[in-house]
Amino acid sequence: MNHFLSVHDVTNINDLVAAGLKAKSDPFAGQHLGKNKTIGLLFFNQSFRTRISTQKAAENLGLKVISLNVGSDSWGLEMEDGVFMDGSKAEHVKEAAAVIGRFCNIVGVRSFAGLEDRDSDYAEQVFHQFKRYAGVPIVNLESATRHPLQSLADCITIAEYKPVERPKVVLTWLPHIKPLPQAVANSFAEWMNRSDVEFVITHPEGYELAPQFAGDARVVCDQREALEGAHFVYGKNWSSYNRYGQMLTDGRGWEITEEKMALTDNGYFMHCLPVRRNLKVTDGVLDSPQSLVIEQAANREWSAQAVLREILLGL
Ligand code: AN0
Ligand code: CP
Repeated sequence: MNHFLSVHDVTNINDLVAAGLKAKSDPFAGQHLGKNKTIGLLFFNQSFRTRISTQKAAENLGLKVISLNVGSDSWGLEMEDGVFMDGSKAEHVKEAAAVIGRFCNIVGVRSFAGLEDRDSDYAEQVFHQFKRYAGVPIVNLESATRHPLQSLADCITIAEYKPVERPKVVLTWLPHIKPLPQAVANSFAEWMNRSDVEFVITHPEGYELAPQFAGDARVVCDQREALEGAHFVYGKNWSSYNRYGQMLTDGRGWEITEEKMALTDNGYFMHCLPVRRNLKVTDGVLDSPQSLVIEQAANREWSAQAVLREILLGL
């Protein structure tokens, strides 16, 4: 593996899930792989799990880690080519990416969707620029349209907990107080569509995911109908793709409750975190034995380790 930007960079999801589970059972087996090598982690946005888990995974592999908040720890970065730089951005990505590429063997980048210009967000400009100018493998720590390290951790979690060979997995939209990116939902759909599961998406009208991410997934508008018989309920809020970045409803009635979980087949609840308790999902569900949210977060270490290991093997 060279870059890890999406599921399209993965040859075989099951092999990568197996590599994650192997890392979980024997975390330091690959210590030699990262010896005398460095990974740089650049955050254009806040993070808790991604920063900690990626750093842990890198250290398990013997890598040194440099982590920076772009714009506060470093200069603000201009992404557009050919601009007259008299604005607030002091440095161009052309230089910044090239410089970090000299110091680091791998670079991870987190840069969320701006949610204003759909074409620009879906063109993934930040990642293209880093790919173009860093000259080293780039790892997606959540981009405008995807969060593949999260999706891989989700696949690992489903593999660990599935009660049947081909489980029913339901991605359900949840309420939120402000517009959020589609990245986590897009990415989860993209990985589920390539996994051996019965995959169903449910959301209020107007929250259809982009066709390239929804793929052939079955969309059921009635949330309760969608939840019937589910083995995994994956909750996430996202803003509208068609009316880009907008919140179309207050979402009341879409939260996950104990009563809704009772419609499932003793189903597990999943969420990438952070989650706003009781707005999106009740305390009762989050605090029940059926909630996998902490296991999912813990598996972020193993998804990052599986990916970094593959990249290191290719260096
Ligand atoms: C972010 C999002 O929805 O993309 C990060 C999730 C991992 N969530 C929030 O900003 C709450
Ligand atoms: N799930 C996830 O990526 O969490 P952070 O935004 O805290 O990194």
